[in-house]
Amino acid sequence: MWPEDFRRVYRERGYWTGQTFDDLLRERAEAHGERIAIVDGERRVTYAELRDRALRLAAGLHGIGVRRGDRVVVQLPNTAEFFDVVFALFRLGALPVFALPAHRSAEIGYFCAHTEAVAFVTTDVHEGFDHRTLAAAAEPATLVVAGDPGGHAGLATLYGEADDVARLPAGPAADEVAFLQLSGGSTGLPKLIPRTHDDYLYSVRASAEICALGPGSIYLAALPVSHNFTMSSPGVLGALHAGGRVVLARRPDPATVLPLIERERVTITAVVPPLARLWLEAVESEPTEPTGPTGLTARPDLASLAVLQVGGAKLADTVAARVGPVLGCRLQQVFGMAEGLVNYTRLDDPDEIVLHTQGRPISPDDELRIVDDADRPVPPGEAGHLLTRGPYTIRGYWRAAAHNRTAFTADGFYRTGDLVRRRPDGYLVVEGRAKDQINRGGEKIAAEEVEHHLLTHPAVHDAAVVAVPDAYLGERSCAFVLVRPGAVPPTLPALRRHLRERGLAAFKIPDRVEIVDAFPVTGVGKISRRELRAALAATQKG
Ligand code: AMP
Ligand code: DBH
Repeated sequence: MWPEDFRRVYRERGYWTGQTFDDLLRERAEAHGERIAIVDGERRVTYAELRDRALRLAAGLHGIGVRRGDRVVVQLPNTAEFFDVVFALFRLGALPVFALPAHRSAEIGYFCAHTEAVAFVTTDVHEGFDHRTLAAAAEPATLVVAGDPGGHAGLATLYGEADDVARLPAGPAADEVAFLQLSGGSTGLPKLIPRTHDDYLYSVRASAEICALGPGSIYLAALPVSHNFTMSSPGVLGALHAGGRVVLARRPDPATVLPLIERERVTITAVVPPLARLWLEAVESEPTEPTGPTGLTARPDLASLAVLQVGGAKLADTVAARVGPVLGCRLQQVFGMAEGLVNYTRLDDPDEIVLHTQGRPISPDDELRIVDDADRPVPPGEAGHLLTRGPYTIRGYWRAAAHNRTAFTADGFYRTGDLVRRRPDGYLVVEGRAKDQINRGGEKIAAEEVEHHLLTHPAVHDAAVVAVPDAYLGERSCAFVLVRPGAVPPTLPALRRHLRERGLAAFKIPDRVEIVDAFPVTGVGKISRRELRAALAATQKG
């Protein structure tokens, strides 16, 4: 948490206002309760209804023992219930832990155990996976299921009555932790990111302003709502803050999303680079046949779309250049992290900036340092490690004292692990990454986490997971495996099955396996991932 002198400054400068998420929703419901807040398929939820549902659910959750400060792992797809649940927890001061729909028993089990969660709220079946089967992983947390509960506690039965709401205890203060967001991480287990009402709402308000959101804005959530980008940059919370409307897409494919943009007159949405390409290709292919290869029946009318935000991974210049001409909207590049710092190109920036940079920070009080391996500032304009501190960047991960000593500097700067260059105009260009992470089209994979799971295979003596450049996803993952003496080298399908059976999210399962006799090592004897990546690049060229 921030030292007292920083807290004072952040308050004095008006960043931290003392507003909680519950205050925000109450104020919006009082000001314009009849307006539509959320569109989920055929369902339309007004601000007043959302507030009412959240309060009644808060009462119900309180009834099953959820208290201020408790953690509740939430794994819901893009549905209206997601908002009921998180605003209910915000009202109680209980902390949602934002799992992604792609997470499986390995991740859910860890989140529940590490946070000592009192409940795990999930869905019935999504994208062919029965989330109720995660009950065992969630033990001893109470499983609450949205949709068909199948013998577990049903979310729908938990909404209380007005008298229950009246008896609710006081909610949290704005400087308390509001929720735990996930880090893509680079070490063994995913890290949890504690964000307060004060700091997060500042980033939401400022992001909404940068993105010119207002009551007429209609934000389409195509990526998972629980992801930091979709939630806050400016995301669904930015749209609600502005008194606008959130439209939920269950899936981000062009056949789902493009007709939704047309039908709901969406004005802004956010994607990762591979999705941007997929949407561009779908629109460019201009289908004339009913249900062409993309599943579209006609070229959708995207005239309402003013802004397409792209972030989560580096956007290629060639793709950036196609967004405006093909989709007829403004591109905005977003370089952010759940730990805090978010950079945007501004809507009125010239094309040169929008097409070739990853933006500049939200806040005048975002402090950035670009340094060499010894933490010395690099000469202006040169690439170096990005360190940052500011009014909405955490000072430490949740219950991770040992890791925090290396992930943050002594004076509280977060080591992003990104290599960036700052141009004379203050805009950042992401040049690469120094952390052991694979960025698979915006989905982050911590090499060490996957290696740990690979090591549990009986034939694996040692393993190193690295990124392989990929034309479509930017990067895919490759596992280098050293086979135990005398063991039969495992095949890619066998290793993938092993990891799936261990309950690892699908996006973390290596795309490729290379069996090696020895690992290249660095001067101090660590496995040299750099040399492994170079070896892969050489085989790809050959
Ligand atoms: P996380 O810490 O898991 O929230 O992931 C944030 C990381 O995603 C950043 O530190 C970057 O490595 C990467 N990232 C996000 N946006 C961009 C972008 N626009 N360009 C390049 N990398 C990005
Ligand atoms: O990748 C990210 O984590 C990210 C990207 C864009 C993010 O957290 C954000 C914007 O807020």
